[in-house]
Amino acid sequence: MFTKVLIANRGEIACRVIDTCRRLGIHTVAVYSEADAGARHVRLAEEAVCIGPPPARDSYLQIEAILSAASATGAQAIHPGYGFLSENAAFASACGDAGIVFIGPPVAAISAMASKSAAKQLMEKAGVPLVPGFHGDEQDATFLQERAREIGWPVLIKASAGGGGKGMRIVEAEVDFAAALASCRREASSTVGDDRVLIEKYLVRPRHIEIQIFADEHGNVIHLFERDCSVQRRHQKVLEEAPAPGMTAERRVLMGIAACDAARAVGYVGAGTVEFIVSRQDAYYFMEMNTRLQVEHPVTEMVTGQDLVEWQLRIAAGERLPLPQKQLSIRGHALEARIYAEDPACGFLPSPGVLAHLAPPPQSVHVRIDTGVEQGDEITPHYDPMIAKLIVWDEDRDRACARMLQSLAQYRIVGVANNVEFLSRLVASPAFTAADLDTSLIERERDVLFPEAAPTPNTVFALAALAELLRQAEHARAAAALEADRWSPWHARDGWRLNSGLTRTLRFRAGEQEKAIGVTYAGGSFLLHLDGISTAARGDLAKNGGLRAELGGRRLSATVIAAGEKRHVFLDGRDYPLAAVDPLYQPGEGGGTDGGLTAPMPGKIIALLAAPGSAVAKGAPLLILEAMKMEHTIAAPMAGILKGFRYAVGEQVPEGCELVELEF
Ligand code: MV4
Repeated sequence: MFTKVLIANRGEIACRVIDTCRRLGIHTVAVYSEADAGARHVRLAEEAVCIGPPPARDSYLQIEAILSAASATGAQAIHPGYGFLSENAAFASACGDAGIVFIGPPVAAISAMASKSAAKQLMEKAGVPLVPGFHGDEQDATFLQERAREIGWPVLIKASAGGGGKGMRIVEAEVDFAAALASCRREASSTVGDDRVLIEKYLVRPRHIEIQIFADEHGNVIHLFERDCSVQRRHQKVLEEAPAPGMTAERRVLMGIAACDAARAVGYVGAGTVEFIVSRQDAYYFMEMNTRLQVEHPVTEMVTGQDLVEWQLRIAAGERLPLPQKQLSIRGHALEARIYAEDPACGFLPSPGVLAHLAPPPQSVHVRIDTGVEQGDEITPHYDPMIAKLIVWDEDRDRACARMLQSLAQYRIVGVANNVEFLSRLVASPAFTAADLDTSLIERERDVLFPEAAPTPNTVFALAALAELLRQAEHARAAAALEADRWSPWHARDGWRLNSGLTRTLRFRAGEQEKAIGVTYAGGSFLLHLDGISTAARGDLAKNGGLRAELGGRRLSATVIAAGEKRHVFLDGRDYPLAAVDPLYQPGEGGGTDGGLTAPMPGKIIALLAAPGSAVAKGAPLLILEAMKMEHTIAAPMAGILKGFRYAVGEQVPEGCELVELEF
C-alpha cells in the first residue's frame, strides 16, 4: 500500500479522501490555490503545497504544478477526486510518465469513454443495451434525417463529443429536423469543438439510474448496485438515493451485468459509474460512463457498508478487489442532499460569502456530513459553491426521508443564501415522497418548490426581539462585571434602564416588512408590544443561539443567530432572515445608497468618492463597491469627518470588513 498520497482536489472530496487515508495510516499531501491557503482540506492534510492563483485553470488544473508537488513531497500516488483533472487523459498519462500512480482507470479507458458515439459503438459490440438510434460516422443531413424517420419521432439530436446535455435538441416532427440539426451542430462546434452528432429515440420523462462498478488489475469486475439520480436541475444532481425505488432483484442483476460488461469492454480498472437512462416501461439503456468516483458515492457506501475510497486505494496499489460480488448486499436506504450556497429564489444564483454561523446536525450512524468548510470559512466565487453533502441512512425509504427532513431542519447556515429550505420542500413534495421520480420532477413540482414569499409571522419578530434583549442583558452583565463603571448597563447607549418602566423600541426588517417592537421591562420578564398586542416574554439564550422562550405562556424552541446587523431566526425547520434596524446606522435620505460602512458582500472597490480629511454630510456617497456584477454605493450614515479609506481602488474586499474610518 502507498505510504504517501497527494490529493489533486479541494473541498469536501479532498477532505473525504484524507479521512480514509488517515484511517489507513497513509500520509496525505494537499494542494491548494492562493484562495484556499486556510481551507479545511489544507488544515487536515499532513502536508500542503500551494500550486497557484485562485482561478482553477491556474491551480487545480495545472498538471505540471501538481506533478511537481507530488515529486517534491515524495507522494507515490495522486487521487484526483471528481471534477478538475479527474477524467483528463493527459493528466493520467503525465502521472504515468512521472512514475506516479494515478488513482483512477487506465488512460485508454478514460479516452474510450470521452466520445459518446465511440463509447456507444464499443458498448454495442459488448452487447450493452443502447437507446435505439444512430451513432455512426456518416454525417450527411439527408442521411441523418432518414435515420431519424426510421427511429420514429420524437428523436433527440446529441453532440457526439458533448456531455451534460450540451447541444441536445428534441425534434418532435420531421419538418423541424433540418433546423434542429443545424442548430445542434452550431452549438456543438462552439462548445466542444466538434460538430458531429448522434440521433436517439427521445424518451419522455426518463429516470437516471447509475451502477457503481469496480475492477482490479487482475481481471475481476464487480458492481455495488445502483443509485437513482433522477432528481436534477439543468443536468445538476440535487438528491440521490440508493437503492433505486421500484428496482426489482431481477433488473438489478441484469443492469449490474450490463455495467460490468461495459467496464470489461474498455479494460476498466478502479472505480467507475455506468449511467443508464430508464424509460417509463423500465427499459434501461447505456448513456455514458464516468471514469471517476462520483459526488454521490456516499449513498452506496451507506447501503453497502464499504469505503469506496479505500477500494480505490487498494486497487491502485495493485491489490485484488476487497470482496467478491456474492459477499456484497444492500442494507436499508440512503439519501444524499447537496447543500449549496445559492439562492433558489433567484434562479439558484451562487451566493459566495463568509459562513458566519454554520451548525450542521449531529452525525451518527444515521447522519453523515461530508464537507470542506467549517464556521468562519468562506465560500469563494472561484469554485463550486457546495457547502456540504448531507447523507442519511435508515431501514427503509420512508424513514430515510424522515431523517433527511429532520436533519435539514436542524441545519443552521448564516452568512450565505442556501438551498436547505428548498431541499426540505423537495423531500416533502408529493412526487418525491411517493418515489414518483424522473428527470422532470423539479419542474412538475415547481408550485410546491417555489412558493410565493409569505409574510414573516409576528412570533418570529417577537423571538428576534427577545433574543436581542437577552443578548444585551447578558452583554451588560458581563461588561459590568469586568469594568464596573464604564460599561455598566446604566451607561448603555440604547437608553435601557433596569426596572425603569421606560418603553424602548426595537426594529427588525424582513424583506419589505418592517416591525417596531415596543419593550417594557416587567420584573424578570419583558412585555413586548407588537401590532397593538402586548405579550409577556421570557427565556434563555445559549451561546450557540439556542433560545428557549415563553411567549404569552406558550413555550417555543428556536435558534437566533446574529451576524452584523443580520439576524436569523430558525423556527420549525424554517430560516427567517431579518435585519436589526439600528437607528445609528441609517443611510442618508435621497436613496440610491445601501447604507453601512462595511462591505455587504465580497467585492472590489471601484471608486473612492470623497477626500480623506474632508467633512462629509449625512448620506454623502463615500465609495462604490462592485459585487456580484452590481455596483453598491456606500454612503455616510451621518455627518462627520472622513478619516480615511481602508482599501484602494481595485482592491478585493471580504464581506463584513470595515471600508472607511469616519469620525462623527
Ligand atoms: C436523453 C433523454 C431522453 N431521451 N436521451 C441529458 C444529459 C445527457 N447525459 C443525456 N440526457 C438525456 N438524454 C434520450 N434518448 C433525456 C435526457 C435528460 C436527462 C437525462 C438524465 C438525467 C437528467 C436529464 C434531464 C433532462 C434530459
